[in-house]
Order: sequence, then structure tokens, then C-alpha cells
Amino acid sequence: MFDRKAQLLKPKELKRLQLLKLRKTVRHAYRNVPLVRRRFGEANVKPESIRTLEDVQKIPFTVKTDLRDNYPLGILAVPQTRLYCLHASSGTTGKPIIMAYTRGDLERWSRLMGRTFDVAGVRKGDIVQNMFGYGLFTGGLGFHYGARAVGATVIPTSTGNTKRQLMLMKDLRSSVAASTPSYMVYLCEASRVEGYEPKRDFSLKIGLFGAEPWSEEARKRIEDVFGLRAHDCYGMSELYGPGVGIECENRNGLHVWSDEFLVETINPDTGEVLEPGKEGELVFTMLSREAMPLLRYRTRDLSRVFEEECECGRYHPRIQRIKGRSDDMLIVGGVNVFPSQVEHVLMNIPSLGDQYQIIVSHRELAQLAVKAETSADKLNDPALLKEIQSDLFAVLGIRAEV
Ligand code: DLL
Repeated sequence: MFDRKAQLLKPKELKRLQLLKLRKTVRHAYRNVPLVRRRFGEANVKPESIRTLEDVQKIPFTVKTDLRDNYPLGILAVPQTRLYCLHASSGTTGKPIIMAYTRGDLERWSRLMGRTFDVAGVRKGDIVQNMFGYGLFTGGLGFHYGARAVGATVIPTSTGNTKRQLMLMKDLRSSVAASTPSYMVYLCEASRVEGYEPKRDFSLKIGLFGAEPWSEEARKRIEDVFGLRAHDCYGMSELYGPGVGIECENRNGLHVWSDEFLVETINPDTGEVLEPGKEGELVFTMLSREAMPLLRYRTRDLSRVFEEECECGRYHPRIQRIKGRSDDMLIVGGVNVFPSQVEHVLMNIPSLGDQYQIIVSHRELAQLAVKAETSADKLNDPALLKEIQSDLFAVLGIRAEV
């Protein structure tokens, strides 16, 4: 078992570790991040006020707009020379939000991803076809690090190029597929169109899917077509990336690696903390992050936390599959899209009017379409169409039909 000791921590030891790390991280964030110091001041809280795990509730929330407002690196808690790597994710408007990692952060993230692979049954000798996007998105590299941590072979095919994807899947006998669930559902159909008989031609036995909500029906379809066992994995860029939660063999909720993340649920309207078991918005406190120690980060993801012991022997609490979001963020093929980003682009093009419509369709691959209004003489202007398309692409990172 990879990182066995951490995976099997008993509740008492977990709590002891959490408190130790929480106090250390709070001191670190308070000392080094002006925003944290200001917020603590406003709430009349000092690092010394955090004496028990429950005291986490005294800490003010951090939200996505805090990252946007401090673009690019205003909430760093270490000197920039200590950074090993940066990633980015869509913000609510034109600018992305930037994620920073020290060497220690990268090592911790790799270890979390190693555990994630291990829980799903991936071992040395497995061949991982990593169909998450490599680049600023945390999916590609996150899964890459995890495969390396457990000693598996990784094929960094990244997204797209379905024909080549399927050819390599067959010829290299990939045993593990990692991708967005929507792309894997698309491959169910595409592999038949390309003339493959999935169960005969491919060697997949394990699938790791995440970055967007998916249903039990999608799981069943993927498993039936490919004959693999599919695990849901959860994460977000601000919390390293993937690697926050993973389904074990029982697949009854996702274990959250709680020696690194303290999880709470709150009422998204009032901010009131809910008891375990009640549905609400997930809030995470990172317990060892050096570069960007986010405290009580509001995810906007709706779920439930349950702390009952799992038959797998792990005491890390579980969250239910993400049910939806409490804001208006859309996820199109794993890519996060805020309506406000689209609005931001359209409002910066003078010949467009104020009204617009965003349409997400789920035929084959998820698709985004944007309808905008303009004066009659501009209606069929190819230059305008091109301008809108390329501006949207620059901000969203995906193509939209306009
Ligand atoms: O999607 C990180 C990731 C990559 C997770 C690969 C899993 C696999 P972001 O782009 O920042 O990071 O998007 C984070 O995606 O707040 C959820 O709304 C959604 N999300 C992620 N995983 C799941 C999942 C990555 N398993 C946002 N089920 C999160 C439902 C998910 N929604």
C-alpha cells in the first residue's frame, strides 16, 4: 500500500495531526499573507485563538474572488524564489487565477495522487493512459505525478485526437484510463465508430474519472463498454488539483485525505456550519500548503460529509458525489466556465448589444454555444464573428460556437 501509514491513520492520531498542522499553517498564513492578517484582524482572531479543531470555525472564509482580486500572486505565503511551479484556472472574469507550489507542495500533491491511484488499485506494472489536459490545468500533471508515485507507466496522451488515443490504447495495452467522464462516455461511441470492439481490443481494468459531475448511468455505461472499474475522483486547482477525494473499492462516497485537508460543510446562504451528514457547501482548509495556504476555502460544491467507519479500514471521512454547485459555474467537458467570463468578453466588443445567451449541449461531447446580438448591418460580418470566437477562446480556453 502506497503511503500506508497515512492511509490507515486512526481517528485519534488523525485528529492530533490535524490540530498540529492546522496551528502551524495558520501561523504561517498569518505571518506571511497580508490578506489573512487583515481578515483575522477584522474578525478579532489571532493565530493563538486556534486551540482546538473546532476553533477553525473562528477563521474567516476565503473565496475565489480573493484570488482574482489579488491576481496574479498577491496571496503568496513564500518568497517567489521558492516556487517550483505555477498552474492556472478560470477566474470569474477575464483573468485566470494563479496557483503556486513550492517543492514541498509538489511532493505532497504527488503523494496524495499516489494514494489516489493506490486506492483505485493501480500498481507498478500498470500502464496509465492519461487523457487529462497537460498544461495550466492541474488534471494532466496531477495524474502524471500520481502514476509516477506508484511506479506505474504513464502515457501522457493528454486530451483530444481520439483516433490516436484509441490506437495507443490498443497497441500499448493501457490498463488504466484517466480522463473526464464525459470524454470516456464519448469514447464508448467513438471506439465502435473506429471499428474497435472495446472489451476484446483494449486491456483497461481501472478508470479514474473526475473534474466534472457525472452520473451512475454514465459510470455503468463506461464499465459495460470497457469492462473496467470506474472510480470517481475529486479535486480543484486551488487545493493542489485532483487528489482531494477518491472512491475506495466500496465506492460509497469519496474519502477525503484529511491529514492534508480539513473538511466542513456550510449553509451556502448564511455561512452557518452544518453537522456532519447534512448537505451543504464544502469548505476546505489546507493543512500543509506552503505557497498558498488557503484557510476555509469555499468551494461552491454541494455535498455531504460522513464520518462513519468505512469497510475498507480507512478512517478518512467521506464526501458524497458532488451534487451540484451553489454558484453559476458551468463545466463543459471538464473546463470551468463562468457566465461572467462570457459577459466580460462580449461587453468589450463595442459592436455587440447587451443581451446574450449561453447554451450548453450534451450531444456526444459537451459543447458551448453563445448567442450575442448586434445591429443588422453587422449580422453576417465574418470579421466580427471571428473576433468574438477568438476572444472567447482566449479567455475560456475552449471553442464556442457563436
Ligand atoms: O477539475 C481538478 C481535477 C482534475 C479533479 C481531474 C479531478 C480530476 P478545477 O478545474 O479547478 O480542478 O475544477 C474544480 O470541478 O470545484 C467541482 O465543481 C468540479 N469537480 C472536480 N472533480 C469533480 C468530481 C479540477 N469528481 C471543480 N465530481 C470543482 C463532480 C467535480 N465535480
